[in-house]
Amino acid sequence: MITAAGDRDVHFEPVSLAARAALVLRDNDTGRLVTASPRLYPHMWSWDAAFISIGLAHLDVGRAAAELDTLLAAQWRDGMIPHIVFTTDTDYFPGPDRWGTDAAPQRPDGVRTSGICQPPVHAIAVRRIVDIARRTSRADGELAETFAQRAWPALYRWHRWIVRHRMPDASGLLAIVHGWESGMDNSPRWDEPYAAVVPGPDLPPYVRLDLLQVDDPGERPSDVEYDRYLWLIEQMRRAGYHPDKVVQTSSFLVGDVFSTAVFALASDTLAGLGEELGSPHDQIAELRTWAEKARAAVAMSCHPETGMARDRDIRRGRWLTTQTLAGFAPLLCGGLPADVERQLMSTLDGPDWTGHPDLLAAVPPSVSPSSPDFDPRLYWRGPQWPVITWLFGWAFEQRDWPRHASEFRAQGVHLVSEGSFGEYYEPFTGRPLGSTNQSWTAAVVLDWLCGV
Ligand code: 2M8
Repeated sequence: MITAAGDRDVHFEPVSLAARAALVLRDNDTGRLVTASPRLYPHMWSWDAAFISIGLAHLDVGRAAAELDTLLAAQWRDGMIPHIVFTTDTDYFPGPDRWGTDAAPQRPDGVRTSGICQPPVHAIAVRRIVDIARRTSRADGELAETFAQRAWPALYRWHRWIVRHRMPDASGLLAIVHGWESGMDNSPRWDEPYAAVVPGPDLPPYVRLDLLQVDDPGERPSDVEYDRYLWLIEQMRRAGYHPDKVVQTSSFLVGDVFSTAVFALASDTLAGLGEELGSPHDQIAELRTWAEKARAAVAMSCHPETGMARDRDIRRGRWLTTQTLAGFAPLLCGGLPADVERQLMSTLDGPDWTGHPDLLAAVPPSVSPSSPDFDPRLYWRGPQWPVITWLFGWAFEQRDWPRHASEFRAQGVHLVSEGSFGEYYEPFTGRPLGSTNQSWTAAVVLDWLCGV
């Protein structure tokens, strides 16, 4: 087991850092799946699994494919990929009983899952696995292509589920019914819509387990926030997890601009893979259309003065203006006029973001240090997340911005070089926070170090 360093005086060179990252993935591997982290998150998370599989591809392509096979085996019959696939570990709350998804008719047999989803990054992972494998050997390339053939129809159905059930209003944004669906749980992006979530007096009691696993409870969401998180689950249970009923009844319904950009990028990526694999033409054409519409929705959301993309509180018909890294969503998927896009990129490079003079590493914090909402230690309210840096870096490569991609890679490696694979990092000191030995951090570090 890798012990946490957490000490900025310690610095691992690339080869030993990569070896440590590989050990984290091995230690967190239950055989069937790699848990998101050893103690705080002892299950499989949907978007974590995608990033983890990219790291695994550098070690064993078959194991990388098996990771996504495990996730896809938990896909609901209607196409939704659930946000958690549970192991038998009981140290995480809310577990499967609290979710109550066993009663949902669309859930798959033989596996227990949560009842919501996460950003659709999976096609990006399959693309990356194929690219890594082709470079490794002909045999690995063929293995990855066979896997991609098998995964493609499931991913197409996943994207179709999003279009059918999660694009409910004229904004065209991908709507989420819980902040957890964004993956950025307590981001200030959701403060306003969460303020309108009023837990009922019949919210069943519960005990949080996450606070036992971190050094400082101040790195995790508050109890008031957890009450709201649990209340939304209660509402979904009562709607029987019927996707349209959930969208009609949830007191939280927000167009998530970051997930929409990921959806556009991933739909194009899946279409491109489909062209290589000989997938059905009509489905590839649908994916291209969905990508185009999602890109347009992201572009339409941009604030006329700052140029930053905005989420939309669909329940209240209001744009949400907070300075978080989701504002840079158009850089992931394109769709802006060239001059506006250049302006957005220079905002990202500028002193409110990666060019902030006090940052240890020039990668985007989750919230601008100049924003009143910024908290350097609190989860999605300020810390830097290596996995998000990876995602932007990968997108920048696709968009043919190699300088930005390689800067993000170098700075990302600098951030994590103390070797404890933090879940997130304090931007000024580079102190790892939340969990250590976090699998997706180890995975993206492996890709940064072995992937070029
Ligand atoms: C965090 O979310 C979970 C709930 O889904 C939690 O706090 O219990 C988020 O950072 C999320 O994006 C991530 O997928 C998950 C596991 O790493 O942890």
